Amino acid sequence: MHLCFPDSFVDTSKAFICYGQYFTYAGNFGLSQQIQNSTGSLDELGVCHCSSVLPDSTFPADRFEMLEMSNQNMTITVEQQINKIHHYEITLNIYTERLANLTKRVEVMEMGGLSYTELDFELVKLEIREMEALVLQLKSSMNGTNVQVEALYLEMRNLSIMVSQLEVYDKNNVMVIRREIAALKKRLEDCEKNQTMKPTPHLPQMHNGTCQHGYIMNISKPFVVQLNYLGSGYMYGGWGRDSLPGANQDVQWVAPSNGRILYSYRIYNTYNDLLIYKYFTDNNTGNYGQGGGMIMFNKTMYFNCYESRSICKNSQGNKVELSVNLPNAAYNNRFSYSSSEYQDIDMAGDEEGLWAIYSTEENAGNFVISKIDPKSLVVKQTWTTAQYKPAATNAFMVCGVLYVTRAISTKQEEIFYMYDTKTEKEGWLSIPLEKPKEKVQSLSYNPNDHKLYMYNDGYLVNYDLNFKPPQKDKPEK
Ligand SMILES: [Ca+2]
Repeated sequence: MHLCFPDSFVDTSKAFICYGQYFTYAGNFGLSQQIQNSTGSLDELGVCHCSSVLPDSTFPADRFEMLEMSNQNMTITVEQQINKIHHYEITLNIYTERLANLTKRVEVMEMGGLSYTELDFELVKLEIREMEALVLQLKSSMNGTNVQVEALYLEMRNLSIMVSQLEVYDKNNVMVIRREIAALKKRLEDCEKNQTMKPTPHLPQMHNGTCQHGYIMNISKPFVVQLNYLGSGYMYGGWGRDSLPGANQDVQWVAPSNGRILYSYRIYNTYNDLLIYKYFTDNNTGNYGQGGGMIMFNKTMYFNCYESRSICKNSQGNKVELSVNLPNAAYNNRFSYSSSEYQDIDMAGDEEGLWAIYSTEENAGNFVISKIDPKSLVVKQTWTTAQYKPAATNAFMVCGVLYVTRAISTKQEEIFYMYDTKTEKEGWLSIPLEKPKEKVQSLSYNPNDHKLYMYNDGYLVNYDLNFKPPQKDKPEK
């Protein structure tokens, strides 16, 4: 180790000597620093390498003061955050308690401890919705994620889904029925209050099952019987009584469907059994039916066979007894009705027998009517009309007259077209028909009680028909 005074070895680009003192350039700043207590060593080339200790700078009091202030501020913030967390903890405890209470109630519901009628799903759902909103508020106010709040939110979502599912899986649809029926009753009451219809003039006695009367004059208010036995998910289908004149009128048939295919139908032996959904016989259609155009005629169901232009018949034996081609009939949703799909072939029964209402390519999608032999399913006679079938919502036959409906609004239909097979004349009319729900899925006539049977978005509805006296029996032009 040497003490260096490297006069002759100085690299002038890096250092210089001034008044006997040695200076170096400090980095890129172009400034020089005085070296004190330099010690050094000479290498083999005689170059002096020095190490030095720079003098201590002054104590940075101002920076320390700033640090102290920052620390103070941070302490206040931390205290505020701690207070917030305490508050959240209290709120969370309240929510957790409420959630536990709700979970318990849902568990009781799942175990079947209470009957569905005792529960108010709406109330439970409302509570969950309120709590969800509060947790969402909590989440947004916390500026970031919090595992506990996230978990609570997830649990609440699951609970909400579970309650919705419980409501859906409630087989009897008690709550749905109650709500829907309450709404329907309210609407019907309103309709009754606003009723300004003129009283029906006195009409001569008309014998059911005969045609000693004129065309349809008007239609009663709808009578909502019930929701179909499979529930509100079964929006499509048909229902009614046996349309053969003189048939047993205690028997009620209901054929719900959740789409294109008709799998089965149910027979009740009395109207009361229908009302309480008890004492019934379920029947398979055999090779399946298509659309909602089925009808019961002489204890036998007649319907469009699945994916074909044939008519099928089934006498409650769980199999198709006979299926016969309906010549040229369009099928597979080619010319169905505007409010129901796959009802290309609509079966009907009236005082004069069994009918098929359909359309063909030859008749450009307009209504075609055929009289059908109920035993052989053979076509006896055919009539063609000039009314486009897909423009209509449904159709039915009364005393050999085709009546066609269309929608006026979500609450009203009208019979707007008729075709008399006896006179082969058509007519246009406007007979209003109120409907509790928006879409008419099927409409058929029973000559035994002069009623129309409508399957209305899952609801079974019927109407009384009033007819004109025989002397006014002329199609309206
Ligand atoms: Ca019909």
